[in-house]
Amino acid sequence: MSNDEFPTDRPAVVTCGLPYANGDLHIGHLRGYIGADTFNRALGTLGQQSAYVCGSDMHGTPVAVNAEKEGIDPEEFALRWHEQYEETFPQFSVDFDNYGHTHDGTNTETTQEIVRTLEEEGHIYEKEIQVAYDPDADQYLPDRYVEGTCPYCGERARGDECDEGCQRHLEPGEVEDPHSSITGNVAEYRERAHKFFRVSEFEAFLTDFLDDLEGTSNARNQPRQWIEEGLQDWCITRDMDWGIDYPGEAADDLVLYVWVDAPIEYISSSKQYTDRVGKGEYDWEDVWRDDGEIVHVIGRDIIQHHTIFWPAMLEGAGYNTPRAVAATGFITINGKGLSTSRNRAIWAREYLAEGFHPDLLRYYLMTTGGLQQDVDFSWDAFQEKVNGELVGTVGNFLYRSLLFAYRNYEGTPEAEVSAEVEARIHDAIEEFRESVNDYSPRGVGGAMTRLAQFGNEYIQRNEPWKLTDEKSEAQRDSEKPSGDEPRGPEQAAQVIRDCVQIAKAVGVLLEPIAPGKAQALWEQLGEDGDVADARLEAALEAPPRNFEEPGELFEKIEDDRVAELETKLEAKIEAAAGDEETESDEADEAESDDMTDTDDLEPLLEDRISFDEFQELDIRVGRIERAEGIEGADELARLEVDIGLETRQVVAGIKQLHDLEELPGTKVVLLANMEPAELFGVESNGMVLAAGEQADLLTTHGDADPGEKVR
Ligand code: B3M
Ligand code: ZN
Repeated sequence: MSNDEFPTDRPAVVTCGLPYANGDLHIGHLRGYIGADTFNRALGTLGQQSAYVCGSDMHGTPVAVNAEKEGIDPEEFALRWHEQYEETFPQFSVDFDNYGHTHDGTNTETTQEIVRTLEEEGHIYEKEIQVAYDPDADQYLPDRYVEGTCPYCGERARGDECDEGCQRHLEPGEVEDPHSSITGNVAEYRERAHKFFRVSEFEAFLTDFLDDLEGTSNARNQPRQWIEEGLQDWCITRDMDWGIDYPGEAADDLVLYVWVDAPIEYISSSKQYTDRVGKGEYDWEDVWRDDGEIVHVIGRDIIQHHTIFWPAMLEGAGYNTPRAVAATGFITINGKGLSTSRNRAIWAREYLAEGFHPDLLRYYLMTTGGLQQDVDFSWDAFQEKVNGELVGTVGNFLYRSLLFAYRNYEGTPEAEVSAEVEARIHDAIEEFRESVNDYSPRGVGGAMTRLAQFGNEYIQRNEPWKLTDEKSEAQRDSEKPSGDEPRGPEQAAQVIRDCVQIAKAVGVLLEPIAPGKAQALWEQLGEDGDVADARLEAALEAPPRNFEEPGELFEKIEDDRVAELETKLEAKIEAAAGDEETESDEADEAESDDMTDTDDLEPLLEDRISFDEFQELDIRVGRIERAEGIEGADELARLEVDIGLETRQVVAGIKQLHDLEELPGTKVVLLANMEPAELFGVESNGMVLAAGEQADLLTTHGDADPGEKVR
């Protein structure tokens, strides 16, 4: 791997955490798969050779426990879900180059080969350990078969993961107060011999690895802390039937822990892709054995597996190691943790059944927050995003310019693109390229939306409708600003030529996030072929001379539709609350966000203030320009906030609560006439408003510009 800027001359692989084949896909899953898909498509736009591979995670207790509940064989159960995922992903334009599963021949073989190599290289040893056992169920209790308390943070935890608390991986025997999840019995312990991977030996390697690792900052910082606390060796076998057998005779009653064979599917899936297209087109060995670029997109609950165990395994077995791990935040629904058991979720199939285009959700999920932030979904916010940005900015620009072009010129007018517009498109291309290199799908989307916004301003400013030949020369002369060139049909053609070029550039930049809509735009422009094959350079190449009458690309979502969707969502959550037989929660739920009990809320103030008193507060919309920690202050950050009329320096107690790198560009609400104060020697000139203990920053959801007053 390298840290060279993308595109490099080595092939890349983009992966996304494998979905456990144990239940329906929801918006929380989709965020990751769409994120990785967007990144992979954007790499393609840059001209980087890349493949996007994934597969279903078939093994382990997440599958076994659920199959057992349905009384069916885990293989049959997992295959059923696998087939459903294979159908669902393409419906969201999640375009895997290969989608396999961990139980297939390729992965079984690759896994056993890697484990054998690790053993040969002396990285594996056997040790007697105490394993939880349920005498009534007469079985061992690996992983999700046991529940208890996390020894690190005290939250309720599963046998192998602190899924509701600190997200740490837990080793067998570590969970405190263990109970069987089958019978509720207190677990007994029995001594068993298990295999261990010497992770502790990789400390120096991992420290260096993290120094070079790209992606999101949480994927570097959390593991650094774990390394500081001391690495433990990792138990890689389980007392189960379902899984990949530990290779060799001696241990034939053990299967490999699911977290051994699951990431190996990234390699296996790449191999299958090479088998299909041939080494000439894509060689998995260049990527995994040599020095290709490996990029993992994952949920933030599985950072440890991808930044400690996995790179150590790869290194130990002589493979290439990841260049980047980008860990996404969770999805909340109407401000509360997504919960499958409470049906507080938007299911993939449910979204499609509502008849919305997948690209709307793709755009919402990719541009609402930075990759590592939690993103809230509500139908309200979805409507605002779609109506404001996709309909109001992007769709509006495209439709008005292309319709004008069609009506007056039957397509692209014969004129040169102006220097101003060419420079602006260059800037957008640069912003796109930087965003890909920053692993920021939000930046990718922003580059496109801001260009469309410029397009709107440009057409508005130049008013081509006043320049076509319907008007008399005298009329135009009387309107033209003095000192300017004469303005007439030629200038109109020029302006529209510019707009058509901006539209084409928007198409190229839109494709990674909204491939279906971008293709429709491509066709409106009379372009042949697939916009997905277009490179960044195409944004500056002339579109075909003629095109047909364009249609509107995006459609407004009406208020009554949103009200209906919100009611439906509330009703299904209520129905689930009434249903006693709720299912167990999923690993990727942000349940802890849902803990705000009304008892914890401060009581409402009795004293009322007048409107005039409220008017004394000068509250403005701002945009964070810079954010950095203040040295020596654990909690304080120095922000530079653009409030339209000026830029304010503000000190805020958010250093620990937000990823400062992600903040620039975020709109905030700022109390501008707060008395200045000095904190740690830094002047604070205003106050950024935030809610709750996590300092949830207040923002605006429409297009209010910095400086606008909050009333
Ligand atoms: N199957 C799902 C999860 O824990 C798990 C990911 C495997 S990635 C190699 O999010
Ligand atoms: Zn914990």
